Amino acid sequence: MTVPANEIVVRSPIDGSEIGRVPATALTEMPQIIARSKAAFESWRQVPAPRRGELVRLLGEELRRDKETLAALVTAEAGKIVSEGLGEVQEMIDICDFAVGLSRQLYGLTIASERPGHRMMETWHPAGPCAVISAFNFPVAVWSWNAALALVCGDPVIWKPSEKTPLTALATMRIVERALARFGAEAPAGLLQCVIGGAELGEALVDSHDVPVVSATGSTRMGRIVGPRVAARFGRSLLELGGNNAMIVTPSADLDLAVRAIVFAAVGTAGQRCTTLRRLIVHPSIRADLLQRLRKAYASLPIGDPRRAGVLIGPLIDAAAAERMQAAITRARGEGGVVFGGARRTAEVPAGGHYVEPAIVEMPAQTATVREETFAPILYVLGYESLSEAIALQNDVPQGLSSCIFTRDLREAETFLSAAGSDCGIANVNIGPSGAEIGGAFGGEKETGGGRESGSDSWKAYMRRQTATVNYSDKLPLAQGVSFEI
Ligand code: UN1
Repeated sequence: MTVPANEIVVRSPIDGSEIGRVPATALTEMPQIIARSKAAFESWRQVPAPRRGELVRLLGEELRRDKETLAALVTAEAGKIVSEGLGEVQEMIDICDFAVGLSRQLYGLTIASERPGHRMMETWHPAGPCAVISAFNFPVAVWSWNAALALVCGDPVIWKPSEKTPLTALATMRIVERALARFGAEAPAGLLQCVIGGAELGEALVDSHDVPVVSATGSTRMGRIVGPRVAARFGRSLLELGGNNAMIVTPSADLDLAVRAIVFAAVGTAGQRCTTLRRLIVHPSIRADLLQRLRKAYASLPIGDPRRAGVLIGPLIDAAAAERMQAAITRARGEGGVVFGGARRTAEVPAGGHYVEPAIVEMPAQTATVREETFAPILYVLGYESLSEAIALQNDVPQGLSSCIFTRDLREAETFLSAAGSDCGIANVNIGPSGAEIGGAFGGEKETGGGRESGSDSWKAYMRRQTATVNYSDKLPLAQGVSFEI
């Protein structure tokens, strides 16, 4: 059957079956969509922030009501196992709760003025329409980290989800509509919009002077395009790009904990998190023991239909992802890698999906392939002698998202967290690199893009800072003691 040009066919990665068709947004509609967002900003920025928080509170309530349904759709469309689908929606609920509290805490500073009879202060004002470009692997949570904060900060949001996951986005928008209906007329039309389609829609947002904030999650390749284009018009971009996350396992590590953390972080979400564990840097004194335990755990991992109870590894998103995994393994082998696992799985998995066995690849060195992010469950193993060597290896990749160390030695742990330690945005001790809580700022350095989303003071990216000085005296003293008598 031929598909009209303006329709996107959505296939489930579970078995390749068609699960929906959605109309694509025409590029010609973008100016109007952006104009609607701009108009919404005019009124939304004047709604008191705690009242804006009420909308986010209602959104959190509606998400709670539909948690199972939306999670099931995440499983169908992104291929996540049931527990991870539920976890993704929980992450949305958590950020809503966080943002509600935040709506009463958009604090600025008061600053001691050097002039008598003067007061200085810093006020945070809404920035304006905010674009959220999200990826397939967290098809709804990443939007919520941005949208919940942007809303309480006074910014309308235009969301461009991945072309691979439009259904979860549209379902989320239905939930949004319910929250908006309960909230009432103070929420302007166009406050929360969603556009469905390819890169050209994202480009329209990236290039628009009316969209001061662009938050984009995806590959470093995508970020290299988005970052400079937003900067060229002096907009603000918030980039969440690739990761190449490592774990250092030291001689004193609790290996039982380490094995569990490694398996979850390396194979969870079929290796398709930006926080997935991709490099294991192990001390030789424990290497044989750790690898033996890991191989044993890997050998019995249930792979298959992510809807089935007990399954831990669902499908890769599509055929191209599976091909990229095989190509990376072949390259690693050519660079001296010794490969365990990594084969395609066809038995006892739904036909039409792309299922793989996770791979452990022992490498002689941190080669070109190891330094690249391949979005699949490949864990490269490297060795080290001294902690400084391990930290240097961990940092010697272009990406800087997440990192961790397993140790019971306080000196090692603190050195890893110190200024001379991990260069990543996230650094953990005795916890894997993935599965961050929303309360902290999420993001990373170097080719990861430098953006921070979610908790802590990430909200500041969605606002503009204004420094105000008030003179309540009857004199006009100048700063720096400058004299200018007329
Ligand atoms: C992503 O993969 O884009 O820390 C986000 C984690 C999740 C978010 C991952 N909370 O693994």
